[in-house]
Amino acid sequence: SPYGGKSSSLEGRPLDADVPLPLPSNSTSSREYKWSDTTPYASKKKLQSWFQLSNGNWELVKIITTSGTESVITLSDGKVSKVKDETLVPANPDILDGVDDLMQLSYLNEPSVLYNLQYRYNQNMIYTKAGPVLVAINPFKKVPLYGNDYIEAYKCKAIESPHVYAITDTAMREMMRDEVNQSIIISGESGAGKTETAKIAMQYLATLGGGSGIEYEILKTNPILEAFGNGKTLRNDNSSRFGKLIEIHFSETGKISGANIQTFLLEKSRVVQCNEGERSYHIFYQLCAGAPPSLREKLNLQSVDDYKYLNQSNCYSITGVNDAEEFRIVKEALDVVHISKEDQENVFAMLAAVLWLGNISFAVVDNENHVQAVEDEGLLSTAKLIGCDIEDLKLTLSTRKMKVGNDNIVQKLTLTQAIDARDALAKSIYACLFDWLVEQINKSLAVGKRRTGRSISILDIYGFESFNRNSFEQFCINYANERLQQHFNRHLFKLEQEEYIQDGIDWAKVEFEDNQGCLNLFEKKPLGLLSLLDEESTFPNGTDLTFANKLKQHLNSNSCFKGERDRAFTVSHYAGEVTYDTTGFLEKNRDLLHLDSIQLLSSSTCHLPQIFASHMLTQSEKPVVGALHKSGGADSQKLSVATKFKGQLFQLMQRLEITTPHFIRCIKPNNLQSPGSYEQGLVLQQLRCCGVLEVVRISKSGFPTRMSHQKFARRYGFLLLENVASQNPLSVSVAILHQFKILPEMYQVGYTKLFFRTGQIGVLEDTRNRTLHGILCVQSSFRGYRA
Ligand code: AD9
Ligand code: MG
Repeated sequence: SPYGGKSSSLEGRPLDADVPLPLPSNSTSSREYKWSDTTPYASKKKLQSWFQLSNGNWELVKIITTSGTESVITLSDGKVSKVKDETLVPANPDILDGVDDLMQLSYLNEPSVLYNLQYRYNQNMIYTKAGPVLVAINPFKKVPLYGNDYIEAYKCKAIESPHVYAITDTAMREMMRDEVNQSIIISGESGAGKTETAKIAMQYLATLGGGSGIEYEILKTNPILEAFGNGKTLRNDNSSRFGKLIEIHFSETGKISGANIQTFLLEKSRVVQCNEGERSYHIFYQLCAGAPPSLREKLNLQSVDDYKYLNQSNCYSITGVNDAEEFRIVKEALDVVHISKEDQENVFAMLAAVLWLGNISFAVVDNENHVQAVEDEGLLSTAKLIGCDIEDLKLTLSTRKMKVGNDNIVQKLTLTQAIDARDALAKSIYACLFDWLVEQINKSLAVGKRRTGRSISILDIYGFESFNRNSFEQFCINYANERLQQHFNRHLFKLEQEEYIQDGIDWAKVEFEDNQGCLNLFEKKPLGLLSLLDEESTFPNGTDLTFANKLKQHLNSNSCFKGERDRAFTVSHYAGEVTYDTTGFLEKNRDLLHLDSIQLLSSSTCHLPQIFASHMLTQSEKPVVGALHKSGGADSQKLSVATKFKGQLFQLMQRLEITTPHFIRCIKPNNLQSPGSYEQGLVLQQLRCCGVLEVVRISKSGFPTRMSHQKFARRYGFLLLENVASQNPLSVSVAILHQFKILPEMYQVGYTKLFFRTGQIGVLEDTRNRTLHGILCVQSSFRGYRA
């Protein structure tokens, strides 16, 4: 096995007496004590230690002598140095190198964790447990850990090393055993490996739950959604620009019966604009590279650099990716999810329409700077592809119908307004196309039967983002991450401790970083970021600047908020401070498409534009929860983007609340997307952000396994030598604990439940399985005898 790391058997092994287990103290805050090990550092002389170099990296040093407050150390290059004791951090004994669960580390400090992860990473052991959480470090290369042999090995538990397969297997087992829905929540920065991890989990589920053929369809949704929803960014050549929750349903026998996909907040702006060195959505390049001649002719397809929307960023290809080949794969996948050839062609026509829209130019027609769309190839091709009248298209892009009092008037547009109208149309068509595709996929994967307690949801959502310039997209993404972080916190810290306290067991409380304050900053009504944004978006005279000023006026007393110069403001997120530039906030939040454009689409002779138009109209007819838009002459009423997103998030949280969560934290070891480079600082910052280290500490000092007395008595009672049928579950439980000589420090007896330290229940389960297996063998041989 490539997993050469120390196995879990180390756990419970008596360690060197010099290396006491650090326990949490309840007197210091989590941030403080997290890394300052309060362990008495008695026999330093024998120990190795971590010493922080000037570049911030940690180096393993040997302590030669120590005198009160100072020690003499040897560095790895042989140099001898005298340093203050507080610059040294204890290192773990060599036998703990590369343990597969950070919980097994005796010294749980930052350098030790970093070193352990790096030690494993260097040997392609990219997965490590941090208590209940799986940490996955992106290898940026093919690692030999996947495929059927591995799946088989994890399925029959021949390998126990941490792996996405293992955590997925646990989810599957718990789902079947408890009939409780499960979720696998994957988080991490852009490029950390979330999407790959989600696919690996899906692959495992498809193999275990396969048989009906639907698993094949489920896997084929990946290339489709990636083609339409991913693009090359500076951080990741295949960056997901939407969030995704896929809920996979299972039958009573554990076979996949269907699935459902929900997507969140596609980054629409990428369709019309992207940064130098980035690309728009993959599908555009795939279409241009891979369309066969007949299709090219029908859509009047040119090469990528002929399209303004694609050529502005000076980036057309991705190293190692063949767009034409990808196009073939996507078409095949579309077949698999039952999208007809005809619909596929309609989809491609919409893509071409978007591209041609970008090429439409405008000419000034009067001395008031009003413009009109030029009747060029762009305009003609767009009209043909959308299936609308050329004159109608021209008018839609150059004028706006407005109602003033009882009169209908027509306003001519300036160049900026016309470009905005054109781009808004392109973005809407693309976003509708994306939603439509997801809808078709869901129809094909439809679960059919009512919801059961047997589903596994996999969440692959954009991680926390902090750039030099952060806009509305980062604002929404980071808000989502605050919500998810709270779910993580609640689950792993709060619920854990509340449960201990409720059940009356002895537990020194461990503090954790609560992010409720930041969530309040976003969600409070009427004076929270989202409410104020919506309010300002409804004001005809509201601008990004008035919005920023309003924030400063109302929120300055909030400790998570800081007003900045001009239009900027800073939020203290759980993962760090982010400064947002409000430029474009109001417009992106309103996300208006003028009624003229919707009418243009509904006048189309083609199938998809009509569907899109009716979608847009029904959306605008919905009761307005957030903002009422009367500005800019548009008379459509619809939910603001932020409000809609908040609603989606709440729904998501509700869905997740009723599942047993399994967390995977993806870590990006370097910013170069290259294998073999492990930047300690970068890794550390991500570990801190996602609270992995607190989790380890809690789990290590806590009792992660628990079972009600009833369940425990029922599950293991038959193993008892004496007859206990008449006794209450609590006494039975205690009798079992005694008979199996479980050490008193390994469990706690609560009012309603038993709490165990990690690994203890495994011993009992083994005995139970052995005994049951024995019984089954006897039974089957008995049956054989009768036959
Ligand atoms: V983003 O927030 O969508 O921008 P992700 O989803 O976190 O991001 P992604 O899964 O796309 O990152 O991974 C980025 C790249 O890392 C992939 O394209 C692979 O080249 C590479 N990667 C990630 N995980 C693995 C892996 N387990 N094995 C090999 C991997 N390569
Ligand atoms: Mg992704």
